[in-house]
Amino acid sequence: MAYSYDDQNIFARILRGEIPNQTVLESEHALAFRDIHPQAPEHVLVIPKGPYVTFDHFALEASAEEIVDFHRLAGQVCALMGVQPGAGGLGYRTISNAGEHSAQEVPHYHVHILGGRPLGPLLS
Ligand code: DGP
Repeated sequence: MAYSYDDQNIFARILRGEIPNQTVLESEHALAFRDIHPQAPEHVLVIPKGPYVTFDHFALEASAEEIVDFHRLAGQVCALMGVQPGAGGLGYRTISNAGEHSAQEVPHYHVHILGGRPLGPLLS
């Protein structure tokens, strides 16, 4: 599957510094920032800096270094939020929308991390 990446998407523009963001953490290959329309008291988006459109695109085509760096940063966001169940927190949810059927709005791979309130069952 060949993906074409739209470098005018809003997260590409955030990465280029053309649009401001509330950065939470940053690493060599990833950026974490607050969602502009938070759905929970804590709602952070984690994005790779490379031009990937979806989870599968990233998982199949990013380097091992990018993949590790991205997940390490996402884990650090959870720690910063204080939501880790293994460390006394009350938990969180990760979501990544991909494509039309999941209503992906921004065509740059991102993981939502939501926490700070009971989130209920995902599937109902
Ligand atoms: P998704 O449907 O998974 O593609 O969600 C995209 C999310 O991106 C949505 O929760 C709102 C957020 N978002 C859209 N534009 C901006 C922006 O300019 N800044 C920030 N921080 N978040 C944005």
